[in-house]
Amino acid sequence: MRVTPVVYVMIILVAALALSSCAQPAKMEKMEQMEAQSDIEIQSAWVRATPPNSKNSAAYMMLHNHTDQADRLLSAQSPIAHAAELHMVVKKDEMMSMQPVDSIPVPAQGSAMLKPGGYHIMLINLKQQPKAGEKVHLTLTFERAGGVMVMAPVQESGSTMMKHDHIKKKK
Ligand SMILES: [Cu+2]
Repeated sequence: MRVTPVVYVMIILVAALALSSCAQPAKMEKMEQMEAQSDIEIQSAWVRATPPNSKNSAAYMMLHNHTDQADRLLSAQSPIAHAAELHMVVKKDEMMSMQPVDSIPVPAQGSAMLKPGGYHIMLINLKQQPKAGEKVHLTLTFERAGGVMVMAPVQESGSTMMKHDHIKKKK
C-alpha cells in the first residue's frame, strides 16, 4: 500500500499512543516514589527501630504546607500498630514526659517538625517490630489536605534521637 502523508501521520500517532500507554506504569511508580502530590509535603520521615518486644515506637517527619491556609494534622494510622496517637513532649519538674495532643498545626506556607523531644506520632501496641532497613507505611489525615500517605524508613535511634518515650518507665 502507498503510504500517503495522512497514513504516515496516523502511524506516528498510533505509535505515540502505544508508547505513552507503555510509559504509564513507570510514571505511576515515579508518582509513588514522590509520595503523592498533595498540599502537604512530607519530608525526612522515619520510624524508630525498636528492641525486641517493645510495645511502642514513634514516627518523625517534616510537614510542609504549600498553601495559603493553615492546616492541622488530625490523626495517623499505620498497619504495624494497633493505634497511633499524636504526642508532644513536655518538660515538667525537670522530667520529660509525653502528652497526647488533638492536632499538630502546620502554618500556611510554613512547616511543622515532628522530632524526638517534640511532636511525634506514637505508634502504640505494635503488631510487628519495626527493624532498621524496613519501610513503614503511614497514613496521615489533615484537616484541609485530607489523607496523605508516606513510606517511612526505619532507623535506629541515634544519640540525638532519644529520651522521650520510655524515660518514665525506665527511671
Ligand atoms: Cu509519644
